[in-house]
Amino acid sequence: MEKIMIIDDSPVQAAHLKNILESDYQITTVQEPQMGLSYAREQDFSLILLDVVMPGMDGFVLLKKLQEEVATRHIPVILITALSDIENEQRGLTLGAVDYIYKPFHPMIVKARVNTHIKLYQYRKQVEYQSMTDQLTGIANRRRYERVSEQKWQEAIRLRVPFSICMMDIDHFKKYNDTFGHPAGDTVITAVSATAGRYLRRNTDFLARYGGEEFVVFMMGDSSRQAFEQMCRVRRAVEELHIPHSGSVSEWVTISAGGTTVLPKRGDSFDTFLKIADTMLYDAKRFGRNRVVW
Ligand code: GH3
Ligand code: MG
Ligand code: MG
Ligand code: MG
Repeated sequence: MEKIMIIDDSPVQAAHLKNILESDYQITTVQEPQMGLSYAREQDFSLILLDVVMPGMDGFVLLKKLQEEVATRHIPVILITALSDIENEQRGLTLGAVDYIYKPFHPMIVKARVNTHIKLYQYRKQVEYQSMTDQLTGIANRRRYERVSEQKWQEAIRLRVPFSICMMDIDHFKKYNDTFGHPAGDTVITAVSATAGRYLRRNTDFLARYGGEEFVVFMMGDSSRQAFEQMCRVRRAVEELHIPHSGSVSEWVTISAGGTTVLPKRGDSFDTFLKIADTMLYDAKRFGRNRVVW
């Protein structure tokens, strides 16, 4: 059920709105604007119904704060207010409200508009998710990788923790396609992706399909040795899938991986770091494939 927050200093108004919507949505009502702001940051709301005239912080100021913060700017806001004049309506819409409803309102109209904005929000989320996900494997795609790499890099700098990056590439994959066909090759890409995913830890690691049959992994907080060993486990697990590939270096499908670990400082370049991983991957290939070089 989608979550909606109602922010209104009047308990009667808030209860009235809640009454209209609670059969279809999970409703949180808040009377304190400041508390509404912290809830918006922490919880996963699909819509906020915001009163304008409130003591302390008015709805326009709160809307502006919501729009300014990365954590909350994606949440659609409908202003519901007794300020039923063009100037205020224009101000609210210009600040970024998706809709503006006058009090007293008609329950059916509120419900219809809420339903529409919830649908638009769901659609937007779905499109965003799809644009960040690789269709074949279901893992993060290149676009998501680019966004996450920047975030993780900055996070590692801020928290002063080691950051590891590893590039992985399937060995002699052209030959695999030539022998077994492209659809069978796709199945291998999916299997390698799923295997790597199983061996990586949900909270500290990140896996993306970098392109073709290449993957990229980030690990936060691990020492160089730990990150290297983590990838050695992935390499072994892929070989132990025992997917036949006699044209490769072992009789099974294998991967080569190249990685590096740094303690990044402000001003360090992520691209330089990525290039090192690329060089390590190149070495892994050059030294005979089916190995991890760090
Ligand atoms: P190497 O061991 O040096 O990596 O040899 P390789 O043949 O794997 O060389 P390379 O990594 O350059 O080859 C990538 C090949 O992967 C080219 C292409 O045929 C195949 N490939 C790339 N993307 C896909 C895909 O989405 N599906 C399938 N089936 N094959 C793909
Ligand atoms: Mg009020
Ligand atoms: Mg390859
Ligand atoms: Mg490749």
